[in-house]
Amino acid sequence: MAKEPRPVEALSIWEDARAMLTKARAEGIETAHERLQQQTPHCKFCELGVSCRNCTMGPCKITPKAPRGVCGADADVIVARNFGRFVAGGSAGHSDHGRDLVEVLESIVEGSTSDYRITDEAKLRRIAAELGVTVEDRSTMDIAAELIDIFYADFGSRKKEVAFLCRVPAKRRELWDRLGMTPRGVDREIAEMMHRTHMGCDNDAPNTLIHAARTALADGWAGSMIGTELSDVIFGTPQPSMSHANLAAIKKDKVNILVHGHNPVVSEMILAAAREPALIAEAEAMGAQGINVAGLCCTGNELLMRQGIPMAGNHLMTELAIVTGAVEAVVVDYQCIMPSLVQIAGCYHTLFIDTAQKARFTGAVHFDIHPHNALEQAREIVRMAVQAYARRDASRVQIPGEPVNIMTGFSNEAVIAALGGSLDPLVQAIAAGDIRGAVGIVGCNNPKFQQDSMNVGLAKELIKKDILVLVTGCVTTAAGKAGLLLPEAAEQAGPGLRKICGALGIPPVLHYGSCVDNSRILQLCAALANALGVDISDLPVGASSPEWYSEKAAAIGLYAVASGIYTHLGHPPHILGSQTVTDLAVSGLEDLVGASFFIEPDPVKAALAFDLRIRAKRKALGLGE
Ligand code: BF8
Ligand code: SF4
Repeated sequence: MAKEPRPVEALSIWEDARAMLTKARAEGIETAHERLQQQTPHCKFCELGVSCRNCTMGPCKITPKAPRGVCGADADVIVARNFGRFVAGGSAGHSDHGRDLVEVLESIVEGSTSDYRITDEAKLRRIAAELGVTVEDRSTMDIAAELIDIFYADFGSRKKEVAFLCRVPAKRRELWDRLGMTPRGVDREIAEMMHRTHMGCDNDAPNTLIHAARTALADGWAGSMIGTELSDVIFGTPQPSMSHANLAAIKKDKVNILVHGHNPVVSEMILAAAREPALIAEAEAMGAQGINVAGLCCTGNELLMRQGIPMAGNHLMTELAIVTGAVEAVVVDYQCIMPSLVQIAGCYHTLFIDTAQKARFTGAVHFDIHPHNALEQAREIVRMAVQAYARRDASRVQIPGEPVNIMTGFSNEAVIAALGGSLDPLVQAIAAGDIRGAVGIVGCNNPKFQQDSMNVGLAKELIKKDILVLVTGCVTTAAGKAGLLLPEAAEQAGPGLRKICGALGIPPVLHYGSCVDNSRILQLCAALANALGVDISDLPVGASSPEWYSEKAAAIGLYAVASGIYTHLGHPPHILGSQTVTDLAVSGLEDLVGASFFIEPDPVKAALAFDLRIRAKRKALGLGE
């Protein structure tokens, strides 16, 4: 028997989401919330992580009566292997994204594209110098060519460590060396994780988890960091600017194109095409007031940070955005794109367009986009969207709410510029206790939570305690819709943070970018630790992914912990079937790497835990309250 649908108020804290969930139900359109109901109760063995399909002597599942799989693996081994592969999936996603940017830079250097160019030459030179490349008396292209080699080598297996480890405090590097956690190459660590978790290899859970941490560190300090840094080089380093967020980013009278996925390589070209006068004229000839490009998820974050395009929504808004009936095209690259979008688009005039050979969707219109043809293909896509406008059914259009303004664009470069050229004022504000500490709130939505209740709840609690919050990924839209990405939100902060925000004209919650841009937060923590002459684990900082769902979020959480950052999760990964693995995650890692995970579904309690941690770290550094 079908389950009673849950009230829309229970599914999301947002009016725009609730309005579209109501409309979807009236129109017979199914969303992730209904599918979650169909999928629950979940398989307990999978939930606990104690089922294994790694060979055909199985599948096996661990029960009190059958405590070992056919091969003899126990719950600890199976849970650790499953979690290791889960993290490897996340590291692969971020890192393959990073590699795509190396390839674009290579196309620029080779001259096989004129659609992309090096926008921030100074940053390219700065990174090169940091990595030991000679920059004096050399052309930018020459330097770029050498950087490309360094980054490709970071993916391979011929190095002892990835290049950006030069940013990591010496104490942390020594620790990683001692533990066998130093990431040597992105592809190498991922491949080794697949090898270790083959039947009959790494059958010692803690040892598997050490390698999981190494695989995650390869993501944070290489794959993602390369992705962030080269995106800045190619598309420009973000600077503070204003934009807006929520479904009202979709405009009633315009041709609406939503860009969704992660990599700015395609979405930047869609935006460039949509700004061309000839295509705008075509839209006007169709009776539209122009072309509007709005963002979803992380590719939205990328374009928001650099180009100020509005953000239509985060993960659980992606289906609902189409339900407005006013979207001509959803253009996707890869990751976090629910395949259900194809079906929902099919209920309207909406075109669903995929653009990457490695992320194709049955039923989508496919464009094969490469650096040499990107802009030309983007023009074709925008033209198709313009033509789709004529097929829009005005009687089915409903765009809820009013847009909420947001401030975006906080790269480390922008923050340092705002501070007058160095991190010293930030160090002083932390030392004085005006800013007691900082927490990065990152990651996703998950229909298991009331959408954004945790994301927003935690941010509000932390700023009250004079803890600066940095947001990335899908928490960005949550914080934005709650009005927290505005300087005025400092009124909700504690007195110290309010004072600093007032003096600098910044919000108490800073938008730091997409999920690969968590590497900006890593870099900031390393720079702060280096400035103070301590390890990252000594800093009064934390990380949180309250409503996380993805393999990538697990990789981020693990590289944060392995880097020394105390990390909160709103719910646990599928590891609870092993006491050994669970104990290691929530306490044992503290002894090894000076940080651990903590699981807490209540945002008020999570904020209290951060408060205690920050208090202790401040005390250990000799800083008062
Ligand atoms: O990489 S926050 S739902 S969109 S995984 Fe996905 Fe999670 Fe959103 Fe970006 Ni990150
Ligand atoms: Fe079963 Fe072992 Fe094969 Fe896993 S690897 S399916 S536990 S026999």
